[in-house]
Amino acid sequence: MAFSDLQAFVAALERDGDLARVAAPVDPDLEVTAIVQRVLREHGPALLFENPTRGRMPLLINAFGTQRRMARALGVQSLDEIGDQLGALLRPELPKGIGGLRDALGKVGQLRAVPPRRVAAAPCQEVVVRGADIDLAALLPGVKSWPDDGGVFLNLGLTHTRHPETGARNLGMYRLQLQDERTVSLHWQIHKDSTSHAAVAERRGERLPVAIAFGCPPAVTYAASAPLPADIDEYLFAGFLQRERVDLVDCLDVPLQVPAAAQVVLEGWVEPGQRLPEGPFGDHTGFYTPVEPFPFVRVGTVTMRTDPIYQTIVVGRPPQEDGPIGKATERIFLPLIRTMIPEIVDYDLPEAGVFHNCVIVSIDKRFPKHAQKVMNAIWGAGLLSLSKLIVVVDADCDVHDYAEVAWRAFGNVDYAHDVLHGVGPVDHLDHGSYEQFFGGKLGVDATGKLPTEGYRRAGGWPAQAVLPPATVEGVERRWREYGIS
Ligand SMILES: [Mn+2]
Repeated sequence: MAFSDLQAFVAALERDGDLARVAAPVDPDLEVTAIVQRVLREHGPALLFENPTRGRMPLLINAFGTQRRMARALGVQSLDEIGDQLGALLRPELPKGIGGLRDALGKVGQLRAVPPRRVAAAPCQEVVVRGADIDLAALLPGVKSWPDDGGVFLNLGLTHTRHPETGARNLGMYRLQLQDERTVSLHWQIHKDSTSHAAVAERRGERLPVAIAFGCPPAVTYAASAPLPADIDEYLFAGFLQRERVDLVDCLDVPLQVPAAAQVVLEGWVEPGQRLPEGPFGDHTGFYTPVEPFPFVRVGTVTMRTDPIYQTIVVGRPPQEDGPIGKATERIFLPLIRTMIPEIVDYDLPEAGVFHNCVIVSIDKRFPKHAQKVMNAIWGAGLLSLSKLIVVVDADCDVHDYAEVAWRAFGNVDYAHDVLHGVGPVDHLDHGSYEQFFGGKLGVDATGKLPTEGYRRAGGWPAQAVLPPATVEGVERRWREYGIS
């Protein structure tokens, strides 16, 4: 079920008729973006550009660009399957709070015996380039996505670090700008795990080893993007997802491990206190983010396969390829969120809300101001805490049906009573907040209201006007009899 490497995934997509090879030379500056925009909007195939005009390897993009392909990447028919499996593992004893979530994920690891496995030899080290022989601009078909981007960005790289004191590893996906032939900026946003590793290294006055892997097995690439709690090992999670241990190999020149099946690996060091201007970059909000100083890695060693494929992604105004990736996270994390906030029935992060601008959540409402309790819980839960707008609806509302959600959110609200307004942390990339990193939050309680929370109108909250199911079924039966449909 698991794909042993990116080549196996590409072959599977090709067998499915879900991959298009592009032999024509295509410029990674803007042209790749233009083609991907068009194909993605038509729910078209993954694209393998065999002759990009930059770099010495083919460029794979839009590989995760539909929910069907994202499910395929994770070896399931539908993304809900993974959440259901995780939910089944967690159900016997519902843990409470963040600590409980950690325990629960730890249990998943024990139950499935999916820790990574260390191997001695690896395809990703078939070719080794060191020092002055390294020229990343010539080697990699890095993409310049948008006209005012500050340069070429190496999107979809898997960044490996270790906590300098505890040794705990982190795998994350961060924006990577190519600064020169051997230097890569690390867009370590304020809320991310690698950022805290770098902060500890700086406090100790030490340099931090970094390894960046491109083109890993798809479950590993997905796991790098997932918003796991800081002390959950992404490789344990990837092993659970692909139902097989991930093979890791020791890097040649830094004390880290990377997936043996990776296509290309950059090894290097981040010097304490050093920064370079990074950006601008047209990010997944659809807007350019400004130039800011960020740490960078000086690459000392490049290892790769003899036949590498460079997998990347373009982000920008939705819809984009990160939409299906985000949808996978939404589905997979539902049972985990329910361990912390059990009254949640379902939730939806609309792609147009770029994951942190809007959460729609349905709840099994049982007591006065229950919706407000859930809003506050979401604003306290991991990276969901960055959510700006929360719309709470009753359990019988399909949160994925935006027309139904709008009908309830527009109609079920008395704005003198049903909105909760506060201030809290917002995403590093948020441009709407008047200050960087924090801003206003709004919760909209679109549930039916109880007399006990102050709704005292005669007859109470009105019932929805709906037909009895027997009438609907009877009409449909006769409809079929007369052959009208
Ligand atoms: Mn992490």
